[in-house]
Amino acid sequence: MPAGTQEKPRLNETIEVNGAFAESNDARHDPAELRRRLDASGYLFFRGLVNKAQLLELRRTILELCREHGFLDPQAPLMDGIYRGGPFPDNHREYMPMYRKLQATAVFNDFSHSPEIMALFGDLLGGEVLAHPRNIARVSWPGDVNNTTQAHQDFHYIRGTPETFTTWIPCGDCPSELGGICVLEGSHRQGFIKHVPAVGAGGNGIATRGMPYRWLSTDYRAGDVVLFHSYTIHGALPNRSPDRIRLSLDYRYQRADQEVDPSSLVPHLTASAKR
Ligand SMILES: O=C(O)CCC(=O)C(=O)O
Repeated sequence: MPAGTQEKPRLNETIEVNGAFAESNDARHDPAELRRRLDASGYLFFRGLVNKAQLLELRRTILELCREHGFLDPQAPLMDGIYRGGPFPDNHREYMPMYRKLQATAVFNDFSHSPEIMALFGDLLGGEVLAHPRNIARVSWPGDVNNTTQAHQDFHYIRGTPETFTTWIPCGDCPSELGGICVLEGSHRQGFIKHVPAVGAGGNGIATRGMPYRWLSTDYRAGDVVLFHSYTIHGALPNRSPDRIRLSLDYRYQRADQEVDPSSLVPHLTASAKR
């Protein structure tokens, strides 16, 4: 930062979880009931929805790239994702070169079209489903607590139809020590809220203290999926592990016949799709 300039304050709140997600596996083949729950709570959570073997293959691909770019302890088992690196963020000049390689892999892009997810959205949306190609993978570094994703609504970034839904998928087991996503139950009912500058992914957020909703989360296992409306406020818990990185995936879906913003149709973190 040039001398004499002051960094603007950025939102940096820690989420206090108040409860656990309700599981919706029991209603998977009852679209009307799923829609009712989604409308009431702003989210749906499923245990073991996606193919675990394919998910772990994707985890392996990401971790191999992390190892190639110097982020992993080469002595530790690859699939444990044990971090080796210096302070943040200087150590991460290798991040974008690594991420560009990941974005070019079939395994990362194909996973957004997993048959279980496409079928679920077919049932929920009742029309042809558009899977946004702006696929997102996130690496959350152990101890990097001051870059934890703040509470926000994905509509701030996605635009187009508000009837767009994000799936957040932990790419491996994700106990609460590793953080993971939390959802503010029922918060989609407030509509879109103005965002302010914030730390963490995306760089924008919403102060949620005092809002009359519960923060929900869980100890995620590989294969679990949480999905939520583009107005649903959500954020992450910090990765408090001493040495393990957290990997997660964000894929987004809407009806193909509804408005889509062009920035949702280009790869993540390119000039016209920053997030
Ligand atoms: O995984 C994270 O840290 C947050 C992901 C998220 O909230 C998002 O992509 O909208």
